[in-house]
Amino acid sequence: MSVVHPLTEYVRPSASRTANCPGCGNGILAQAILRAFKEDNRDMDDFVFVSGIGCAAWIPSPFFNGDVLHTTHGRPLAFATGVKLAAPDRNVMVISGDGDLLAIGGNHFIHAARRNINMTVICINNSIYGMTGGQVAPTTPVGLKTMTSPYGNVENSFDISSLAAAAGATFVARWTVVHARQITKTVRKALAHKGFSFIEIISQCPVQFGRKSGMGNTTQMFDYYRDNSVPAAKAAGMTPEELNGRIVVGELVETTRPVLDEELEQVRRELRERSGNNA
Ligand SMILES: Cc1ncc(C[n+]2csc(CCOP(=O)(O)OP(=O)(O)O)c2C)c(N)n1
Ligand code: SF4
Ligand SMILES: [Mg+2]
Repeated sequence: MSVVHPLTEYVRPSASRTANCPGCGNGILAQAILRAFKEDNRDMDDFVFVSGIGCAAWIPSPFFNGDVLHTTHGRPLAFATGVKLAAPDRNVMVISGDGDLLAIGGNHFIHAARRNINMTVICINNSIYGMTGGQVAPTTPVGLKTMTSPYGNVENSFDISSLAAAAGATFVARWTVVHARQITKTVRKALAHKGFSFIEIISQCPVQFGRKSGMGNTTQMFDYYRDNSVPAAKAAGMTPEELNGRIVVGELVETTRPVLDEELEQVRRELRERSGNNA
């Protein structure tokens, strides 16, 4: 008897092997996203997936069985913006890493959020540049050792969900890879949301981060995420000292604001009407 994986139809038949190391969190996120498509009965032809460069960028590429653009380092949001404006009927989903989206791509990130363009952006935050050997990143917590900060990171780190909210994202959520079922629910919600939706997923890179930082192997990092996650509602009543080292999880922002692609479409419609060309 042959066993067929329930998500088979969402995976490109020719893509049979993963590029990720054993114990990496990327596969958990991939499955959680595909499960959201299955639960919503989504058609992969309605999607364009966009990623940059890094281990996380290999989550949709080449595995997701839809149109996938694997772009350049730091630039997936620029490509995704172009895709959404040229093809507003497609669901545009960006899946990439913390270094890609928030370091080299940081400026694209804040402006895409500010514009409230209608797309879903999922960032796998493993606190490191995983693919290139474990260099310190803007998301590396203070004090932790990496390949390029062997005495401990002395730079302040970004809270990327707060950054997204401050820049204007209208849906923001954070989970860890321990929260696979919650990720699926949130992806479904983000897809239904009109505007720039951002989901941060805290994930383990046991090879380039856990080993050097002292966070340990996959199970040790999993235990850390499980034991230190605090739901947003509970966190609201905690002091900064109590929240030190904790991960605030849940859906953090949900609001509405004019959406860039719809506003531009309205401008185009008015210009067509003014020129008498209603085609
Ligand atoms: C313009 C440019 N600069 C630098 C690189 C090298 N580079 C490739 S991936 C990467 C880091 C990726 O980190 P992240 O986005 O966090 O992904 P991860 O591998 O951790 O999943 C860097 C610096 C590049 N490919 N292009
Ligand atoms: S280097 Fe880290 S992030 Fe990259 S595949 Fe391996 S475990 Fe995952
Ligand atoms: Mg990373």
